[in-house]
Amino acid sequence: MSRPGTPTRTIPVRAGAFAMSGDIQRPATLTVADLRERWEQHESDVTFDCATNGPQRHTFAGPLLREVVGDAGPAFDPRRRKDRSRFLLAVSGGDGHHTVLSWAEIDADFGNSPVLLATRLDGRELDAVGSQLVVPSDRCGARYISAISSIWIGAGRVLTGGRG
Ligand SMILES: Nc1nc2c(c(=O)[nH]1)N[C@H]1C(S)=C(S)[C@@H](COP(=O)(O)O)O[C@H]1N2
Ligand SMILES: [Mo]
Repeated sequence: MSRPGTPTRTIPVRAGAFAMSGDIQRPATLTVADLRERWEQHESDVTFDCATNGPQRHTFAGPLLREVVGDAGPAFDPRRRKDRSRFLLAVSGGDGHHTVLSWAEIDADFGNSPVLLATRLDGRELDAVGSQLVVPSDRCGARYISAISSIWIGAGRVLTGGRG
């Protein structure tokens, strides 16, 4: 939230947009408008707890994370569950707060968690602020990353026994 002429923090892409990168066929920059126009919107009423602020209740709307990431073409064989189960997602906010999910967590054949990339929060469109990660199955709010600036998708080389 800056006034004109006020220096801002590093804006990696542009306000309200995030970069999708990693082991995917189609790296992209997506705005909240893209998220609203290109994928089906789902609504989610959630309650989460914060260690510092207590419980919060919100209504979010937006596309499913698995549909947005799936359309970027992760470098797995989509027909092989075992191959898909190797993948990780790292989601970062503009302030540096970041978290990870596993692809299996959101995959319909595994955890099937309806994680959203919100375009709307309690009736307010998030275009200027940026998308927010919505993890309805989490009791804690820490993974509800706001002002998303990047999403990385990859197979987590550390888990494959490599030395790199
Ligand atoms: N970008 C970003 N998103 C964030 C955080 C943060 O520090 N930065 N804090 C998380 C935490 S700990 C909680 S509980 C929820 C709600 O925090 P709020 O009450 O400060 O909005 O946002 C989450 N999303
Ligand atoms: Mo929190």
